[in-house]
Amino acid sequence: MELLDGKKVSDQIKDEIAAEVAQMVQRGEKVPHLAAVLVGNDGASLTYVGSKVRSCERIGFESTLVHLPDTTSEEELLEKIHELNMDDSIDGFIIQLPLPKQIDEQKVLMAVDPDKDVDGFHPTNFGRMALDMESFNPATPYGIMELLKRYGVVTEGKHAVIIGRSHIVGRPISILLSQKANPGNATVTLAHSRTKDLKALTLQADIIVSALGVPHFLKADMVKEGAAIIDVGITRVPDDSRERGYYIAGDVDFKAVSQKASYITPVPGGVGPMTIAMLLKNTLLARERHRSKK
Ligand code: BQF
Repeated sequence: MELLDGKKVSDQIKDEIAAEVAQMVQRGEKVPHLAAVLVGNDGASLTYVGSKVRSCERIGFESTLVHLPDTTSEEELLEKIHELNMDDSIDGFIIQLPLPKQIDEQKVLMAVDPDKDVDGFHPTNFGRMALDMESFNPATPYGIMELLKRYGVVTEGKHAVIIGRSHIVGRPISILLSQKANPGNATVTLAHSRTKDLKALTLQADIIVSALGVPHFLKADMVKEGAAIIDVGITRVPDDSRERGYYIAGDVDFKAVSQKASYITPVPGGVGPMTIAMLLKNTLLARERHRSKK
C-alpha cells in the first residue's frame, strides 16, 4: 500500500507556484490576487478561508478577505460580487460555502464572472470542463486528478466507482476521470443515495472515490484487493477527549481498508490540502489568462 500524501504534494505544488510568482516579481509584473468572501462565522468555513489566505501569503500572492455578517442579504452579497467582478486588481475570487439560508447559492455562483471563477462553480466553467474546453476545474476534483498523476496511478481502462453526486465533487470527478486524457480514460460509475447494491459495485472497482460525508462508511469488505482509494470525506465528529472537542473523520475505515488498497489517501492530509493547492493554481492561471487578454 502506498499513501497518497496530499500534504506533501500540495507543498510541492505551492513551492512550484511560489517560484513562478518570484519570477513575476523579478520581471516587474503584477502578482496573482485572490479574494475570498465569507458570509457569517461558521467554524469550519473560518478555518478553510483562513488557510486559503495564509497559503496566499506563503507563496507571494496578494489576498483579500471580505468578511460579511451572517445577516447579509442576497442583494448585498450580489452587490459585493459585482464590485469584485469590476475590480481589475482582483484576478480571481471565491464565495466560501455554505451560505446562510436567506441566500440562494445558485444565484450567487452565477453572478461570478466566469473569468474570475477560480472555484470553477459557474455553469460556464462546468460546461466548458465537460466539453474539454479551457476552464477552471473545481479545486477538489482537480486536486484528486493531480494526486493520481503525480503518483502515477493508472486510470486508463480502469473501473472507477464514485460515491456521491454533488456538484462540487462527485459530478465533476466523474467527468474528469472519464475524459480522454491522462489521468482519465476510466470507465465511471456514479453511485448515489438511490443506487442499489452499492457493495456489488465497489467490489468491482479499481478506483473508489468516496465523497459522501459519512464517517467510516467504506469498509474493507466493500473493497477489492489492490484498489486505489480516494477519501474526500471530512466530517467533524464530536469528541470530548480532544482539545478541540472534535476529530476529523473520512468516509473510509482507513485502518482496515488500507490493508487491501494499492493506494489510499489519509484524512486529514490527503485530498483536503490538494484542494487548497489547486485553488492557488487556478488563481495563477487566472492571472496568466487576464494578462494575455489585455
Ligand atoms: C486536511 C470544504 C466541505 C464544505 C466546504 C486540509 C482542507 C481540509 C482538510 C480545506 C473544504 C475541504 C474546503 C485538510 C477547503 C477542503 O489536512 O485534510 C485543507 O481547507 N478544504 C472549503 O473551503 O470548503 C468546504 C469541505
